[in-house]
Amino acid sequence: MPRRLGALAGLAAAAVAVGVAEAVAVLTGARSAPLVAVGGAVVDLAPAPLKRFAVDLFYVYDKIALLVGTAVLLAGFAVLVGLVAVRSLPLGYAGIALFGAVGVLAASTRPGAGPVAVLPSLVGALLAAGVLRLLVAGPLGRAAAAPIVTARPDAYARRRFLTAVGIATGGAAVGGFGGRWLATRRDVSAAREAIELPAPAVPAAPLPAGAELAVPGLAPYVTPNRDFYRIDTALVVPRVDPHRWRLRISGRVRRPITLDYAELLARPMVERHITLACVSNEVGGDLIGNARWLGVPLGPLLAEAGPLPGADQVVARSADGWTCGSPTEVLTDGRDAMLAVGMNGEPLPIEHGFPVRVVVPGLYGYVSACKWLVELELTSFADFDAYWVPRGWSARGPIKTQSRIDTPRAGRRLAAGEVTVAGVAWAQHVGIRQVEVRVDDGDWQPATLAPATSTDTWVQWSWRWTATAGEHTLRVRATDATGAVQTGQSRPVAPDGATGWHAVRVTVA
Ligand SMILES: Nc1nc2c(c(=O)[nH]1)N[C@H]1C(S)=C(S)[C@@H](COP(=O)(O)O)O[C@H]1N2
Ligand SMILES: [Mo]
Repeated sequence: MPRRLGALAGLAAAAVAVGVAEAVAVLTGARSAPLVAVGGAVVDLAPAPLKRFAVDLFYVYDKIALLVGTAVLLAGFAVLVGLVAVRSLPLGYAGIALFGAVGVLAASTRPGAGPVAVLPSLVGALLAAGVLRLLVAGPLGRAAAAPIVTARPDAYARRRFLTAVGIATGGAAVGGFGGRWLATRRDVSAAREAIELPAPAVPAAPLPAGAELAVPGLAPYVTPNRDFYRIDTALVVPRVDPHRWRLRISGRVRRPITLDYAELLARPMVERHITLACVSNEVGGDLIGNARWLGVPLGPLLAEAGPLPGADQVVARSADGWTCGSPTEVLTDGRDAMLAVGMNGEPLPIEHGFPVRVVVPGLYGYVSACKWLVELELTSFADFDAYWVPRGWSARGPIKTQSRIDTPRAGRRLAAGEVTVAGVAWAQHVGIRQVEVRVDDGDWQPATLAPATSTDTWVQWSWRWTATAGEHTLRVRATDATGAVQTGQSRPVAPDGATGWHAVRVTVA
C-alpha cells in the first residue's frame, strides 16, 4: 500500500479513537476523555526544570491552545502509526496500544478518577485498531493498493478507500462533537438556575454615596460577573451537582464534619463586598475584581470542627483535585472568610466555582479562593504543600498593596488642559489611607479617594491633572492604613506577587 494511504488510515484510526472516546466520556465524565486527561496531566506534571516556563505558560495559559497542541501531536503520531502499519500491522497495533496506554494512564490518575475513567481510551483504542486493520489489511485496502494492472480500475478502488476513511472520520466527528454537546446539555446549569438563595442574616453594607466615581474608563467599583477575571487549571470546568455536593471538614480536627448543600444554605449567611486578586496579576494588570459575595462564615464552622494543636494550615480541595492552603489563623481571626454560594446576587457562576467556593479577604486566590470546593482538611504547612507550592510559588500569599491607573490608558494622545486621572487601589483587610500621583519626576500629588464598603475592597481614586504639551509618564502609589507606602521596587509575580509602581506614558498635544 502506498505510504500516503497508510498515513490516511492512521489518521482515520486516530479520529475514531478520539471521537469514540469523547462519546464514551459522556457516560464516564468529561475529564476521562483522553485529550482532556492528557492535557490536564501535562499541566499538572510540568517538571521542575520547566518551572519558570510552566509558571509563565500554564498559570494563565490558553486552554484551547493546549488542547489543539495535544491534538496536533496526536495527529503526527497517527500518521506514524499508519506508515508503520503498512509495513507491519502488529507494529501498527503496538502504536495504538501505546497511545491507548497513555490515555488510560492519564485518565485513571486524574484526581477523583473512578475505575470507569479508563473506558474512553480503552474503547477508543480497540475501535481504532479495528479501523486500522480494515483500511490497511482488509479487502478495501488491498484493492486500493493493488498494482495498476488489475481487472478493476485502480482509481475506483482508491475512491472506495477514501470513502471509507471519510466515513470513519465523519462518524468519529459526529460521535465526538455529539458527545461533547450531550455532556454540556447534561450539565448543572439547570440545577443552578433552580436555586433560590436564602436572604443573608447580615446583608452587605449599602454602597456609600460616591463609591462609584463616574469617570469613563475607570473599572466599576463592583465588577459584573461576566467581566470578572477567571483563573484556574481546569481544562473542562468541573460540573458539580449541588444535590450530590458534600463538604468534608477533615484532618486534624476534634469533630470531622460533613455538610450537604441544603445544610450549608440553612446556616446563617453573610453578604460582603470583597476584592479577589490573583498573585499572577502584573503591576497594572486586570486579574482582580470586586464582587458582592453571599456565603457562610468560615470561622465558626472551623471552630465547630475544632482544629487540633499544630493544625496551622487549612487545605481546601476542589472537585478536580486542585488544592490551596490558607493559614488557619487567618481564617479564624474574625475577618469575613466565607464559603461563598452567591456572587453579585446570583448563585456562583459555574466557572467561578459553583456550587461552593472559598473567599478570604486579604489572601491571593491561589492560597485561598478554592472553586468547586469539596473538602477542607486541617493539616500543617510542614506536612502539606498545596498545588502551586512545588511549582515555585510561596506557601503564604497575603495580598500586596497595589494601585493602578485605569485612565488615561497608556499610549493615549490627549489634549492639553484638564485631564481626569483615575484608577483603583487595594490593600485588602488593611485598607487604603492615601493614593498619590506623580507626573514625570515631579512631586507626589494626593488623589481624591472614593469611599468603600470596608477595608476588604479596592477603592477608586481620581486626580485632576492640568496637562501640558509633550510626552509624560504618570505614576501612582498607595499608602495603606498602617502608613506603609507601596514600594516602587519592581519585582515579578512569582513567588508571591508583583511589586512596583504602575506607570502610564501619554502624549499631550
Ligand atoms: N479549583 C480551583 N480553584 C481555584 C483555582 C484553580 O486553579 N482551581 N485557581 C485559584 C486562583 S489562582 C485564583 S486567582 C482564583 C480566581 O478566581 P476566579 O476565577 O473566580 O476569578 O481562583 C482560585 N481558585
Ligand atoms: Mo491566581
